[in-house]
Amino acid sequence: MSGTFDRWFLSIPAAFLLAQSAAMAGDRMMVRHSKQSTGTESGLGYQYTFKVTRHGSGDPVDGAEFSVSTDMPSMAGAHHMPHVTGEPTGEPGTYKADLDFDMPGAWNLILKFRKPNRDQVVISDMIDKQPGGKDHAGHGHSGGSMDHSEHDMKKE
Ligand SMILES: [Cu+2]
Repeated sequence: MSGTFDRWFLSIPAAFLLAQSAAMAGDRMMVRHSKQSTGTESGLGYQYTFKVTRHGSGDPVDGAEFSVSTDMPSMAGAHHMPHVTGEPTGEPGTYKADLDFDMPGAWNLILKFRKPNRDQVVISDMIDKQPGGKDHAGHGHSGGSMDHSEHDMKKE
């Protein structure tokens, strides 16, 4: 097993990581995220959990409305997965969204907030094909969620 996969495997369950938004000072939102495999046939389906807080106060942001779209930074414009909507989970400032990627690798998740204020948060994440998915590459690890150290800042 490669060291890279070992590192991912050992990090389960992934900690929530921070992504910073770049909206107006004071209104900036931060999004921590984790994900779990949803066992889709593709092996690339994940349910994300997003915890949205105010950058300054750390207060959870309830009543947020946002869409989640996707892009592969290495293949800009090559993928056209439909965007999904963040759904409140009932926990403070916590939302979930299901995505079924059409290719493993490095992806960006673009969270576009309409409420409580306009903002955009871009999360970089590594998508791995789960064992049992069709045509899976025979990876020996079986993590449903993984750690990653990247986060990114972008402004619409
Ligand atoms: Cu691609």
